[in-house]
Amino acid sequence: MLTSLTRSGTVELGVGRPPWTQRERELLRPLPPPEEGQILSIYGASDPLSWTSEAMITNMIVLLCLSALFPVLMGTEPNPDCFPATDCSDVNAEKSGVYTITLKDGAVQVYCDVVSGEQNDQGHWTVILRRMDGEVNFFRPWESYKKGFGNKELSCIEFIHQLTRRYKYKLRVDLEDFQGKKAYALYESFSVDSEADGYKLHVSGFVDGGAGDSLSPHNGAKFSTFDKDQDLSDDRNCAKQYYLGGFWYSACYATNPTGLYLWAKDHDGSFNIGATWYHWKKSWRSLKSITMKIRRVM
Ligand SMILES: [Ca+2]
Repeated sequence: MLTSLTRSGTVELGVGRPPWTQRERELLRPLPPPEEGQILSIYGASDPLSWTSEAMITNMIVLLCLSALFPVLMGTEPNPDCFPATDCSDVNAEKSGVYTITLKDGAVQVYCDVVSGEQNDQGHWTVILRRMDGEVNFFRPWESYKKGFGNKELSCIEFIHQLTRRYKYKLRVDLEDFQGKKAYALYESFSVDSEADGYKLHVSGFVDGGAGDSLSPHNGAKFSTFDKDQDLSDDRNCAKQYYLGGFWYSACYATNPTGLYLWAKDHDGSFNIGATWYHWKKSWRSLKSITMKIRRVM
């Protein structure tokens, strides 16, 4: 669990670091200002030569972490170097694949897309949604989306919130149709609010990679599932009645990556229920793949 110190000096638990031990909690308590001539007393002894090797190592670790947390006390972001991996940027991955990420409630596997190429491509991307085939059922209740399912296909919404509340991210959406044509849309800023705020979506800074912009119409929408209607349609439950997924439905959608997976031969785009991105071809026809991935902005 990632820990940061607030301005008031209390300990706040988040994501990205193993649970603090009682020993660490005691050591992370705000210290009273040392009295003159007693600076060394904060290390437990006035004579450094009397330290045990265990105490020295523990104190060195705590001091390193406290030094990394200093920017937090000053109102800036913490130094991630002090913490375990939080997204694919921290995973020492040389190739794309499934890697383990440390979460608030344990560990989870996510798909890391390692890309070299143009400016809008290169880097270590954390895949948050990967619609590649019809193997995984996305018509799921709120708790499934909150906690995640399918590992490689969807990151839990809470994880996305925890990442994007702490760091700045860009989002890239890659599309492919059943003829093998590809396009993408890039958003320079992407974040998701807390569950208390309905996991509200924030996207901005659209860059067209040929796909057009089907996500900005969802900006400001809360996340909805069939059992939690938070969409912007007063007379409909978008997830339940029509579109059979979980998404930031407005009233109701311009893209629906969690809609039914429909093979091209089975779908002519007339029912608006597939995994779609309307503005690519001004069509509701279901696509072969839709991948949403995020990358930390350094
Ligand atoms: Ca509604």
